[in-house]
Amino acid sequence: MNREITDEMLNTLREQVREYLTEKRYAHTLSVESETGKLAALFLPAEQNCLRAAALLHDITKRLNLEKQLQLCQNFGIIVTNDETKAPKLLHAKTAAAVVSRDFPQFADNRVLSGIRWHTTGRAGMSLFESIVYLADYIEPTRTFADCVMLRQFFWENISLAADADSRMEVLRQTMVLSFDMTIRQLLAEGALVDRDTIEARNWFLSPAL
Ligand code: DGI
Ligand code: FE
Ligand code: FE
Repeated sequence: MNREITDEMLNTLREQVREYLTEKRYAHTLSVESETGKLAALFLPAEQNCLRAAALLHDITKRLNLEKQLQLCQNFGIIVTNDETKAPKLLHAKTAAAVVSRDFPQFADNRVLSGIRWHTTGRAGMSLFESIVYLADYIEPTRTFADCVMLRQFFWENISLAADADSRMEVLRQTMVLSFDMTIRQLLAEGALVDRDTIEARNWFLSPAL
């Protein structure tokens, strides 16, 4: 269901999510929210509040340990893949979407839920809405990791040169490819498992028409 999300609802939500997050993650969450505001102005102005809600809720299960994540998955009937038990960080995107449906039903909008669900890996054919949540999470200004700084610069420099909507979409596409390249490269360097959705997302942005 698509739900109307008002400024007042966002003001309340901003206080409510605080107790789900560590202090550091709360600062990150607020920063993702304002970043989605900026990206919404460029790409999806009509869905700004919906994007802000997804941003405020995207990491609400991040602080739970593996045991609690798995318990939530069991309670909600979420299927845990073999990859996810080897890369438990991936679980918080799935469990957050489920916890939103339980604890914040007024925000259980399809767009909000899928934005949260796909914010970590991305996916082939991901929507503009999902891409904005994913990118805002990557380039929000409190992130200091070299790849994040690089991606933030790449996006904002190129977007400032883009004269029309088509060029802005092309900058977004290139930025998404670069983000997956950097994430995959980092995971390879760590010897970590690369989730199938991450690879499929990269390939799709390389040639989205296919
Ligand atoms: O929750 P955040 O830290 O704000 O950001 P996030 O949800 O994008 O999570 C980032 C983490 O997820 C980072 O440690 C890299 C990891 N990640 C992203 N894609 C994959 C992945 N980890 C594995 N193992 N495989 C992936 O495909
Ligand atoms: Fe996350
Ligand atoms: Fe995040």
